[in-house]
Amino acid sequence: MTFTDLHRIYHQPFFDLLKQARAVHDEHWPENEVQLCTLLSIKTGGCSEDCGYCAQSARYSTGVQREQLMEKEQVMEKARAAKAGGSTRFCMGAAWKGVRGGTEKFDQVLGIVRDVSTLGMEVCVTLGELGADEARALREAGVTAYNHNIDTSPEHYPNVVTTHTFDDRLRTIRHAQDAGMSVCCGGILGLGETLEDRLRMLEVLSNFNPHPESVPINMLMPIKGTPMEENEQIDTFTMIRMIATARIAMPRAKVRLSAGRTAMSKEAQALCFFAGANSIFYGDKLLTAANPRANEDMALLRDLGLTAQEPNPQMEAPVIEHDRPLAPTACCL
Ligand code: SAM
Ligand code: DTB
Ligand code: SF4
Repeated sequence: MTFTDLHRIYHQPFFDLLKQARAVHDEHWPENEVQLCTLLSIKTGGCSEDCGYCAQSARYSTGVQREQLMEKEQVMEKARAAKAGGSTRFCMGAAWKGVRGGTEKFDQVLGIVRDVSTLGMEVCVTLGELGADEARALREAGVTAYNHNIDTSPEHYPNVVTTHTFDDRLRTIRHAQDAGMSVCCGGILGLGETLEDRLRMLEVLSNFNPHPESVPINMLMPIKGTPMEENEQIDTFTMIRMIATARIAMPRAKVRLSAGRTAMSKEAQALCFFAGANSIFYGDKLLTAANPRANEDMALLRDLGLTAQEPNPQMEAPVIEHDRPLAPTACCL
């Protein structure tokens, strides 16, 4: 979708936008279901990168301590608990710039993925940069989806991170897609970006070929000690409009109402679901920050008549559309 289309869609009167997004949602997702994903930080803190929003960068004093990669058995315990609690996707995050094949830590991660994938949940990992070989190895070990966010527009990205580039992010996404993994890719609102940057981000995402399988829309959780600790809070209408626009631009993608729900009312979250969000992070903790309590989320879903989506661990990655250029590429940048 072009920037002009996205601009027109986003700027409709609020209820017209909601109506359009709901129609797209009902056509593609008629089941009233929400995907429940549980996050676990398997390697916390001490990251070499300088992402200005992140609690885990070694460059900022955020109070998050550097920890070692978790042992497989500990991870399995958390994964079993997530499954027992009703989660259908288990997402493991590591505070690394990236991973390299042949290293002890990568082998350890592959072992963790192999074991977690026996539990019947979808397995997602987010480990930073990947080459083609690492992507294939993760796919073979049982990864369903690779999370790697573009976070904002290509133009604003250098104001947020200087230790890697937007193109580096696109390259990793390409490797993950080439290896046959689904890609989970979205961004954050509240990084000091303009509305144009937000729509540019959706333009880039909607020009991925294939589309991302899931699109997390995070609201910045301002972390004390980071350069973004004082950033202004995003208002909920902006969040709802972005979710609706993402739903219209990527009808088959799961749109995830991601970080920042602790700052949103139940009613605002309900409007996000109405606008096309059909996935959440579920469980009391994100990676290092708080998430709504699991029992409160269950009560909210019940009040709205929504149910948990079944897992699909054998899920095929979305297929390439041959009438569009292969992306992510420089085509739309
Ligand atoms: N190191 C890996 C990477 O950068 O891809 C994986 C972990 S990183 C923490 C995963 C994503 O979490 C980021 O791309 C960002 O979108 C989101 N995130 C991190 N800190 C956040 C915050 N304070 N508020 C909202 N989202 C955040
Ligand atoms: C995503 O888009 N959001 C998640 C997940 N992918 C890895 C992470 C949110 C992190 C929020 C801040 C924290 O917990 O430190
Ligand atoms: Fe945080 Fe990931 Fe950036 Fe490291 S690469 S600072 S973990 S967002």
